[in-house]
Amino acid sequence: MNSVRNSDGSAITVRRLAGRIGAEIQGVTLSGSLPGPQVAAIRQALLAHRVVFFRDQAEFDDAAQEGFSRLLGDLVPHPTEKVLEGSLGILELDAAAGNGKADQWHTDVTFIDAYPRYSVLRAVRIPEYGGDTVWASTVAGYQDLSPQLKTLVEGLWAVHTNKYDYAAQHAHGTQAEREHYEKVFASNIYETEHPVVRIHPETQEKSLVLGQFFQRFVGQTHADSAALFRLLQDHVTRLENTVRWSWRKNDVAIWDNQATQHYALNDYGNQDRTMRRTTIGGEVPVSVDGRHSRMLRQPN
Ligand SMILES: O=C(O)CCC(=O)C(=O)O
Ligand SMILES: [Fe+2]
Repeated sequence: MNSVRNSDGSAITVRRLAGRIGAEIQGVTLSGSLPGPQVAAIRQALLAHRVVFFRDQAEFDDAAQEGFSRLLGDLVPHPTEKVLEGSLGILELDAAAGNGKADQWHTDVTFIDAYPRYSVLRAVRIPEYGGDTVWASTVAGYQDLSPQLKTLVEGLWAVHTNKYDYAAQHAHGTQAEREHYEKVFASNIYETEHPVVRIHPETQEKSLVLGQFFQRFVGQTHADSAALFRLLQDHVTRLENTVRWSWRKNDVAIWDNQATQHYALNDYGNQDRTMRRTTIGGEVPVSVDGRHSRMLRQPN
């Protein structure tokens, strides 16, 4: 990584931010025409660190974000949310509009089978205080399990859906947030069965597939599902497996959505906070015994 240089000879550096996840990349100006070696270096850093951060990307506008995202793969829109007007695939997350507060641990869009490989998030408006985002490594979450628990989860499958009990998850949700959830986010219902342990398509690492859209473990009662979910989810989000980013305007984060969960802290009251996200198409998860996730329900 350190051997990659820009055309002017300046170096690209990767600085780790925490023990098990997260790095800041310096010396890169992100754009739709970023040269191949730089893109490859970013991919490499994503495999090693799972989430990478870039400061001061003032030139990174909507077109640049879309162009850059396409260098990483296919730009895929969100299944139910509308793209930002005039854009090809940008999702605007705006706290004031009722769709910006992702204050539950989740992996993006796990209610479909081939959920995104990468998400690219850029800070457009940031509150004066609060509004950090935390990422957790789902690989570390798996690795921390005892051998007996690993054996148990490797044989388990779970149903994920975008239709969940909104009020149960968001005790302090506003009217606008609830309406957005009902009328947009859950306007079409998806259900997918995923292995609880997936094999990473590039690194072959095992990771836990859980998060906010988890509904139940296949073949388990609701009560057993809830207790086991809590146990496993707590392993994923253990503080040692996380990295926390304090945003400044024009920061960009990219994460490997196949190996992480994230949580946007809702601690900034009604200050403005606007982010813009693109997602890049992923692969259908594969279980330890070689079976693929499958959609159980999707709109016609
Ligand atoms: O607002 C944030 O920091 C994260 C929002 C989120 O969950 C996402 O962009 O996927
Ligand atoms: Fe998210």
